[in-house]
Amino acid sequence: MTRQLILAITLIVLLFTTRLFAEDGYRLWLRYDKIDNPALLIQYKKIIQSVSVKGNSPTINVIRQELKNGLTGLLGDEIKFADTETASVIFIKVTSPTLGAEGFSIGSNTVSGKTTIIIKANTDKGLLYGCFYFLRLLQMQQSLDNFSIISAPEIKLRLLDHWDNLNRSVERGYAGISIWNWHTLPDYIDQRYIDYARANASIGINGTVLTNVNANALVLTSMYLNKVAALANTFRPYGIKVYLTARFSSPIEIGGLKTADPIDPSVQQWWKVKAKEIYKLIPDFGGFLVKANSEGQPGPQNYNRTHADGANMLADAVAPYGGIIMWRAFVYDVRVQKATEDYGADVVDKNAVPIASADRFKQAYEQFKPLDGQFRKNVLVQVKNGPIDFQPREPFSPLFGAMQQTPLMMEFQLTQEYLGQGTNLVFEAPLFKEVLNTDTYTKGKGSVVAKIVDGSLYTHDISGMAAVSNIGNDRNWTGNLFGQANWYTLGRLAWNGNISSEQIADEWIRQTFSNSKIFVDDIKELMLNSREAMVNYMTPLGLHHIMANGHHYGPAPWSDNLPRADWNPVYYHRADAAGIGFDRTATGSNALAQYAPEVRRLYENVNTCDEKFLLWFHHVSWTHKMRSGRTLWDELCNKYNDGVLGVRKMQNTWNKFENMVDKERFEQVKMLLSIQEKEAVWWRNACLLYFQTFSKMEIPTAIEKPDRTLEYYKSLKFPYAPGN
Ligand code: BDP
Repeated sequence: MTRQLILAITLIVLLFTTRLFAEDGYRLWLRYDKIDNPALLIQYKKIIQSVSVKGNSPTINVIRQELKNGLTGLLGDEIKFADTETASVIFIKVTSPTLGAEGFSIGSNTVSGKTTIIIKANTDKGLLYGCFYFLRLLQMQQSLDNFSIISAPEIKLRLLDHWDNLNRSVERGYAGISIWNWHTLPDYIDQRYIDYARANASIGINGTVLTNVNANALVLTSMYLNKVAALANTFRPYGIKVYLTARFSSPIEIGGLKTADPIDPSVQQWWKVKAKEIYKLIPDFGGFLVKANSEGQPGPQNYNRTHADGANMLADAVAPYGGIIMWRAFVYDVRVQKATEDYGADVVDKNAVPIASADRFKQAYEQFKPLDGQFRKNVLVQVKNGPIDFQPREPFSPLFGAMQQTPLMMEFQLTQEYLGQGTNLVFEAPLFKEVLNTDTYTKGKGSVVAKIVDGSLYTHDISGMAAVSNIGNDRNWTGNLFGQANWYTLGRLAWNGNISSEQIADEWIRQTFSNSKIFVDDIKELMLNSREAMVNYMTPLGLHHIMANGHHYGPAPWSDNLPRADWNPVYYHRADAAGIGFDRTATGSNALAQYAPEVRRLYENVNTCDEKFLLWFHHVSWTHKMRSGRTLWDELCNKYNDGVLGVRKMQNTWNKFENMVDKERFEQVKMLLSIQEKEAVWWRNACLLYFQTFSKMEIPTAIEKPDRTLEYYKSLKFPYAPGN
């Protein structure tokens, strides 16, 4: 062989291997790379010699396939399947009251030096979850010696809500276009659909709402339903049901009726026939998610009916098939019509209500609380975690604990609409846990939000947790690689509310990157601090909703020109010469009255209110003395600056690991962190310069001075910011 030929072959081989092994994040946390600890690998190989999975359902076949890929990858040798008598890893179906329909047990037993691992469940689906648990143990390099675990989900419906449109744009999506290719469905089944299902099953997610809450009735036409059925068929073996959003006016738009009035028999009949058609195609169709009478979406109030009337009509249509309705509580007070220059006089229509009672904080509660007890058994009211809208930090929605006769489903947002969108690294588990762990005191001490959501406090048969998806067709699914950790969080928290943010981060890092202790420890700390850093550089001390209009990208606390007063930042921060913040105590909107007295007491006194929520509940003087001894103004400046410093710290931590992360992912994260740093500086400078026009106080000397003017920040425009 000539030297040139050898060189050419070497080059080709190199090219191929780098192509094949380049890490682009597509494999998520299911990477199954060979165990890099030689001693452990030997142990694992000794124990896991062959696997037995009996039966032959679609789900059982999925389990076999996953074990084949997973174990072969992790151990480096082709895994053998054997029968129950000889195998060392055995999956068996049992009848056990403790395991339920989705739970599993897994344990190992060593007899005369031979270890056997047994995974048991009542159902194929339980075995599937057990299979993923087992693979996770290996990926996390855990010991297989004598352990025994029983695991069953606390929440029944564990769902992703896609805000995906039929034209493949994604509302508030920052990771490319929709992964649903409606044009090529139903005949073309993209490998992504299968990998999406695997990823969800691996963390226990058992449902997906395919379409945007700002709904398009077309998805309910027979052409689209056939496409939906193809996705449902693909997901079924993975234990995942599909759901759709139902546009309330569908009977008019695609049914040719004159009305969508829920009391009208022809409308009721239309939905019944539609449900029948859907269930014929998709026998395990999950049901509908509905956004009604909110932000321009039609709903029962168009006909002077209540949300309960609307929800119940749909509930009756799907009930014969076991379907459910998730009816959203994200609504506004229709009486607030127009903004004027003064937020205090924003209600100009003839049904005007004073601003105090029109506080957007209170609107969902005011409309839904009176309906408690009026919903059918198969309706869940889906409530966002906070009273406003997925802000960096919100107190819990007062509906939790207030509607005791209705199952309330939690709605979180994975996609980072208000949390730095696609560029910011923000690990959301601490945010979700903060809400779930908060005590509502509605049934005495210990009435935490988690117990309301899982149905245990007010005993409901159905329970649910959903989160708005952050998934798109970007190669790494979530645009920002660390967005994957938020997807992972949803599944793990919906399965087990007690699991800590630390544990979630730990699991995700080990599976996604590395088991190296120093790496895991440092990156875990980075992740756990990321949310607080973001709160600080965007909305410290209880500020909220001060982002730009429309696309919501970047700061615009000065914004005051939107048609509804309660869409404008100035409505929320209320900065003036006297101070800043929204008085929601009895002297203000009295939104605090929607909470139990114990919660109210925690927040109602400006001197004892948790400072994290200070400006959520109080209009506070610029010179108010904070617990640190500083004035409010100085504290605000310091918090904003801490946020920036927090991001710089994240950068330093990440940069330490250049040699431990593959080049592609290392560079991606590094570049995004550098954008995040610029954005944090932008938030800090723009907000401080603007608020300074009211406080008239100096920015403390220890803090970096803004290098641009307020006019500059106000002049920034982003007409093509994504997700809008
Ligand atoms: C807001 C989003 C908007 C959504 C709405 C909702 O800006 O795009 O349609 O929530 O949840 O946060 O319905």
